[in-house]
Amino acid sequence: MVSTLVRAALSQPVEYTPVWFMRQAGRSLPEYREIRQGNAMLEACRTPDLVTEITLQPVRRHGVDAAIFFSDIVVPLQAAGVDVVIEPGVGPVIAHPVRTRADLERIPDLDPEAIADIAESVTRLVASLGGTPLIGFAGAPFTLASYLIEGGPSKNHERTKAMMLGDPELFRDILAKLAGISTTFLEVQLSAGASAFQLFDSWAGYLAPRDYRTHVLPHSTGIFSALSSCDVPSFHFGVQTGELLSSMAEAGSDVVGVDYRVELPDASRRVRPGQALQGNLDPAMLFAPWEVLRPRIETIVREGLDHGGHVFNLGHGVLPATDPAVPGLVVEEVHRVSRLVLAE
Ligand code: 1CP
Repeated sequence: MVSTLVRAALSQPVEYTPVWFMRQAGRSLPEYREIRQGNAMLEACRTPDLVTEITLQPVRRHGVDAAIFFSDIVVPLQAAGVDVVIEPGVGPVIAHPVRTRADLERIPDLDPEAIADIAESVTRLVASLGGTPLIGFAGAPFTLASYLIEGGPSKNHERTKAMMLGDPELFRDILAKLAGISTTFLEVQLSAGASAFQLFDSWAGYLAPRDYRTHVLPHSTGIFSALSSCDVPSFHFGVQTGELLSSMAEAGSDVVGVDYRVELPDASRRVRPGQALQGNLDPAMLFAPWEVLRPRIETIVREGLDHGGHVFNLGHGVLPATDPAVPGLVVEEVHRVSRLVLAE
């Protein structure tokens, strides 16, 4: 039986709206904070016992319709030989930022054998999850390039944009290298049994639409077309991408992720016919009183079903201070309301 998530992603009929949450694994869960004690983030990502347990935690607790593989967008960079750490409270920090062609030439391609542990974790998870699908993921070339070029998290992405406009050939070759690395990372997850994948272009929303189209879109499109033969649904998500949605939709994913700054009926007009939507409850709404939150959930469920294919999610990741009891209530409500609407 094909899972509800996969059917919704392919805009096929469903009995209820499936739901999962970006960053459903992680700091909002006490059991995550406990198991991570004494384990550095990237080490945890490379340890199958930890990856499988952490991936399963939100499935058990919230009853979501999909697991998201516990890893990070910089894991394949580290596996390819980039000196990167994830600093607590900061994010990925790159020891030698990539600013010249010589810097780029020092980055090897990703050898699938270097991530045998990732295949192992996915295989174990698929066995434990039973019918619940596992979503694999990778960082999109632009978002990864921003970390590599800036050297770490960045507010304005100015060095990245300066290179994009000042040395477009070098920028293009960096994105092409990163597209290859992300494609290999995804291929390994899909060969090991992941049921879907999401490409995270978290920082694409910082770009002017014409720059996105010229310098970024071709590389993300290349990833979706390279993986189209894998025959699993694909998701494409970025933050603050209202003005980019139609361009991001052109990259060719089955589902377009929508952040909470755009209403779903507007997003619906910006994607291609037959493309499903994912989203888009404001993560901060999980802190609101239930009388306020409940009708918001219903609105999104109705708008999603009006569109056609819809996977319920937040408009970005679960915030660390979220009460861990609330996501499960949202899951129940999405299922309850969508069953009622579908029966109307
Ligand atoms: O010690 C910790 O707990 C560190 C926090 C953390 C976690 C839980 C980081 C550091 N990464 C992750 C896991 C992670 N990262 C997942 C799997 C968990 C899940 O979704 O349930 C995923 C999908 C990611 C992907 C990721 N990493 C993105 C794209 C998604 C997004 O939120 O936009 C990005 C931009 C990163 C980089 C990163 N890694 C970690 C942090 C704090 C950041 C962001 C730093 C910044 O603001 O630039």
